[in-house]
Amino acid sequence: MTATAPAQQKITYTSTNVDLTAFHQAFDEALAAVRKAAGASHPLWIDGKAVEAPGRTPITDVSPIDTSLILGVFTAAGPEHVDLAVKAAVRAQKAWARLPWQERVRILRQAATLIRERKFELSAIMAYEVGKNRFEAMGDTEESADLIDYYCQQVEDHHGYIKPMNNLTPIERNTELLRPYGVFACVAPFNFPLALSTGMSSAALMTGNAVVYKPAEDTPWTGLKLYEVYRDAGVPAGVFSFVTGRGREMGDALWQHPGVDGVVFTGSKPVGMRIFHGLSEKWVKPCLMELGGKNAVIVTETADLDAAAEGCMRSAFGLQNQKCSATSRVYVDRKVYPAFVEKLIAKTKAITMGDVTQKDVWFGPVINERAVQHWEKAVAQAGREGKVLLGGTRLRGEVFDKGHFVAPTIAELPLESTLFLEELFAPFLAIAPVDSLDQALAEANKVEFGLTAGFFSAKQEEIDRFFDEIEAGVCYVNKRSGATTGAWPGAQAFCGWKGSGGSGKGGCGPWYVQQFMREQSRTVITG
Ligand code: UN1
Repeated sequence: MTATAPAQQKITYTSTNVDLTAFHQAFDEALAAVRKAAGASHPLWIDGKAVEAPGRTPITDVSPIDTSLILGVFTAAGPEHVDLAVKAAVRAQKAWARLPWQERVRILRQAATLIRERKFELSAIMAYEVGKNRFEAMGDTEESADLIDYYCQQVEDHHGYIKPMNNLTPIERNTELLRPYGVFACVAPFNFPLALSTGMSSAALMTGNAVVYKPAEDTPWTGLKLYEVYRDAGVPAGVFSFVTGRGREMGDALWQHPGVDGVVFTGSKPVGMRIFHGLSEKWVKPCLMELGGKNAVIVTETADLDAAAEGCMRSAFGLQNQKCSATSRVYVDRKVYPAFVEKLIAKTKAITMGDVTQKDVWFGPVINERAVQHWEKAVAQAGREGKVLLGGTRLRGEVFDKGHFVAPTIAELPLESTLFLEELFAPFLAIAPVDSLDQALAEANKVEFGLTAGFFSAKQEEIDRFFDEIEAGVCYVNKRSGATTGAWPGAQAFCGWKGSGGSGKGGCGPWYVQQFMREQSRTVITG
């Protein structure tokens, strides 16, 4: 935190104990401005031009906090608009790829600067559009800017991925290059509508690809703001188009378009697998995917139980569990189980819930009514199979009746329950006692996902075993500020194993950017 410009201090998902007076004041002003701007109609932005789709029912973007608050009305694209956008991308990509890589990096760094300049507006929009608390919203914005800078740094550190090679004879000059594939379809989820959209698209752009971008149906306004950032930073028309629409109607038309050379997707495993299986026909196309999780935490006998309970509470209920990184299952050594559960329940009871745009509210709504129903089904199953220890009801009352609010829920379940296996993306935490570390690791690894994992223990040999044996790409030990959440560009790569990811190299990490390029070997005989 800086004393000189406190409103400008960087907030991450794990920030605690910072002086936030100026931050809250600036946030309040941004919320008021966003409310004033809400309700407008927005076109698609294709090839730098506004495009309408008069024949199609537009998407009404409402806040999950208060569904009577209409944030905007967004054009629903059809296959014909996708076709326009992809064709524009194919045309524009050639010149974009021919620019020196330093020029693309300069433009992208400018985009990062604009995100930082607009960070209160962007965060206030996300607070309303997703139902994020102020810290989660600002973390999302700051992560977006840092993602761009980190990826730019990667390109610079690798000299634009141009590498002189050895000679076999004195008369040859050999060079190895990574070059863009062409056009990427970028399909983003609602939960981190800025960071995930920015991370995926900026990596594609800076490596010389053009991007046709589809934001999630629930968060088109944040997506539009990203379009404006790129446009204002100097990304040329056609290189990045903004196309809002409904999943099946338009999303499928996008990734199935023959002009699309690759897909970068973050979202559910079923949709991701469908794209993966359908994408490659004539040849193999790159399909970079991050597909969710069912992330486990293991609490051993030697754990600091207060840290473990705090870390689990924060990662299970932050953003209402709607993070791929969220904690959804906890396996606790039977000897410390009662003490851990007591602490976990006390900490969860202390959560402030409600209109999450307010500065003291931490826990907000789930994204839509479908999410509520999904959660209700899980709670009913938990009631049949085990014991709901806390929560389990839809929240009712003045503030809650306006939106999609459900209580943070903790359920003790038999280890065989499918609630330990399936991703819910709702505030529901399954817990159970276990008899040994062997059993805990076996249970943790038995799901088809493998994104994040958390571990609480004071014993080095146990920690080593956890790292060696856990089947997950993002692993944390003794992390009180969030047992399984909070990965940050350049600090933790966000790499999903098994059903959680496609390529074995994660966003935020050092080996991500290369995946948007293919290799070309160049030999010139000079003699
Ligand atoms: C996600 O959860 O979908 O690690 C994205 C975290 C954040 C969010 C990751 N960087 O918790």
